[in-house]
Amino acid sequence: TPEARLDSFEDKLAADVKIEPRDAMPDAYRKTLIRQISQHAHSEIVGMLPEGNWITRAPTLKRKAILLAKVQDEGGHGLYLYAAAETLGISRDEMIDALLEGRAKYSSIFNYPTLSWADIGVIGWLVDGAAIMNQVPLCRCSYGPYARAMVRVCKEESFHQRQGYDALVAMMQGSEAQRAMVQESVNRWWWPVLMMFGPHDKDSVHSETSMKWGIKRISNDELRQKFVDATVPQAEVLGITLPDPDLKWNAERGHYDFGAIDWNEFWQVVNGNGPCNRERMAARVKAHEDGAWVREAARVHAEKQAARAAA
Ligand code: FAQ
Repeated sequence: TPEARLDSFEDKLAADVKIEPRDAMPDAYRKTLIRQISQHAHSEIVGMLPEGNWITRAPTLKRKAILLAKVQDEGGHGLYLYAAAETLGISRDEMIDALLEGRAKYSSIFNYPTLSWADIGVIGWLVDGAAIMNQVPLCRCSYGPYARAMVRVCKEESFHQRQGYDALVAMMQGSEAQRAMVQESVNRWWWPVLMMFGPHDKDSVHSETSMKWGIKRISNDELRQKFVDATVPQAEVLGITLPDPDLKWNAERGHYDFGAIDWNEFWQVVNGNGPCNRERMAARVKAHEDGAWVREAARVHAEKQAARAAA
């Protein structure tokens, strides 16, 4: 096959042939993938917390079942992504230690609190909406295991996004108080969601190499613009106002213009000083400690099985 003749990393990249775990790859490529995939995995796991907060208080049995399934999906995505990162030669223990010791990042968005039931709908609509915008191009990422993981993850995220929008439509057709609750929630989440796409391209330290290596296919700013363009009409259908006085259609550009992002807030949150950073980390550390007996039992069981197999 033509693929068999593509020996070098560069040849494969140029021919758009996926890089697989056993293939030769530059050390920096391996490192940046471990960084991005593990941070992505951590985001899914920490991302279970804000929504998990509402499982016991969902307004109906149906909404509770849906929310449980969504949060479980996020746990599944996290495990799936840890497995993809492990193919690059790092262990799950090392990645989890990095998270629990505060050495690894996770998405800024999960450091904001969920204060009302409307937040659950808004997370589905906007946070999952932004996640899909960012992850669909990752299905074409040059690293095979990550690209393939993204295909399934994106399908599930699409369902998450629609369930969020559906919950908001129900609330917007309800009482005046419900509509006000949705608007208040959108006001709090809009700007942090725009920050999910990362710093402006000119300030994005990894973009140039990640683009060259086919890890990133579309830049932070371009994805943010695509997200705004897709979301404004959805907000109109919903009947809510996006909290940005500078948001307006620019016919010349064929895009919506929008206001300036508060990058100081972004870096504060990324560096551990957001509204819920400490609470999120404490919850993960506690879960890890509470689960110690399960890991220990699994280890002893595996030892017994191995001893039996050897006997
Ligand atoms: N938060 O040079 P760049 C989800 C960091 S969706 C925190 O532009 P890069 C689904 C960045 O790591 C959310 N840190 O970096 C869900 C770097 O620091 P480092 C997760 C951020 O990698 C929905 C520095 O700033 N999605 O979980 C953020 O080229 C609902 C410089 O930035 C992914 O992780 C941020 N927002 O581009 C779950 C997608 N932005 O590493 C539950 C995969 C930037 O040098 C409920 N990741 N930083 O210490 C990516 O696509 C990329 O890594 C970007 C950043 C686009 C996030």
